[in-house]
Formats: sequence, C-alpha cells, structure tokens
Amino acid sequence: MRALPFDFPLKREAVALIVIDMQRDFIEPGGFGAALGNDVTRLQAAVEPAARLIAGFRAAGRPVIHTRECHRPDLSDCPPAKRLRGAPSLRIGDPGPMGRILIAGEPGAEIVPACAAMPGEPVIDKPGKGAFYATKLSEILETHGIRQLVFAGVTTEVCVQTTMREANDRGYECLLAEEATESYFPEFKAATLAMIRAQGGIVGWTAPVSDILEALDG
Ligand code: TIU
Repeated sequence: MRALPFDFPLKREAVALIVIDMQRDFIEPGGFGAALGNDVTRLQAAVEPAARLIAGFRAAGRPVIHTRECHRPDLSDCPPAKRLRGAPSLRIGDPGPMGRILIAGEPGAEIVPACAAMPGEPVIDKPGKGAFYATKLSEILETHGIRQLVFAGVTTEVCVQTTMREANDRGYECLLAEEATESYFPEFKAATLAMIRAQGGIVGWTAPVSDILEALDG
C-alpha cells in the first residue's frame, strides 16, 4: 500500500491495530494530561479517525489491541521518579474530577466511548510509556501470529512513539496512522512523523487512515 517513506508491504494475515492510551485521562479536562499543564482539546481530533480505523480492522476480522497507561491503586507499579516528577497540579494517585489520576478502575483511566474495546479484544494496562515494558504484549502478538502493527492513539511523541520504537526493535513492521494520533504539541507530532520515516524508515512508515482502510479492504 502507499505510505511514507515508501510503500508498506501490508500483509492482511499478519497485521493488527494497536490503539494507544485513548483514555479520558489524556483526552478530557480534569485528567492527567490537563494536570501536566496541557491543552487537552487538541487530542479530540484523533478520536474519530481512531474509531474509523478500529471499525475497519473489526470489519476485516483483524485483531484490535488497546492499551491504557495506568497504575495499581496502591501505586506499587509506579516508580517514585514518575510520580514525583515536576510540579503537576495533581499527581498520579491524587483524587481529581474523574477519580484518582491515572489509576486502574477509575473513570479517568477508561478509554473514551468512541474507541472502547469490544468484548474479547485485549486491553493492556501498562505502567510505562512503552506498551512492551512490564506487560504481556509480546505474548499476545505471538499468540495471534502478528508481524505488523498499525498504530493509533495518544500522544504521538510519548506513548505512541515509545511503543513504536519498542516494536520496531522487536522486528515488527510498524505503520503510524497519521490522523489517528495527536499530541499536545503540534510541532512534536510533525517531528515524530518526520523522524519515524527518515533515514529510509528507521522506525517505520506513516500513512493516512483512508489509505490504510482501503488496503485492508482490498
Ligand atoms: N504526557 C504525554 O504526552 N503523554 C503521556 O504521558 N502518556 C501517553 O502518551 N499516553
């Protein structure tokens, strides 16, 4: 299929969609993203394109894997170096308008309704920015015979890029869906797309959602 920096060799029998951290804590006011001082409204733009991709993968009978960045209620999987970083208005574990910030089981940690997981789809809770660290993602991908990953989610340069780099190092061919990802910083999103496809696709490929859906359908 058409992609940048050159065509992506899509293999329908080996591809899965991974939707990174489309959680209320990052996308809605009063969550973790807002506590860090960000304008969270920017991330709304990724919701509809990500939902369209999810629908396309489901229709094609290909796996959809969801991730959530969150911690156990006792914070035992949250390094103090993470919780104590900087001067956010609310820290991880503090009570906020959507429950405790970035804690599993709280309303803020849930995926936004438009991108919610269907019964049977893997939902991976992860303590880090990358989805391979301290999770069962590798085993899930191996079980399903996945060799290629299409990426959607937020934020482009933090959890999406970190996971894409982890996957690339593990031998997966990675394609980032351009409109289905967003950053609080437009210049960081643009830079991430550029650095992924630089140097002959050093991290992978990027392509518009419509081209991915067309190739999946074909
Ligand atoms: N702060 C920020 O841009 N992102 C994160 O902390 N997590 C994810 O990207 N999911």
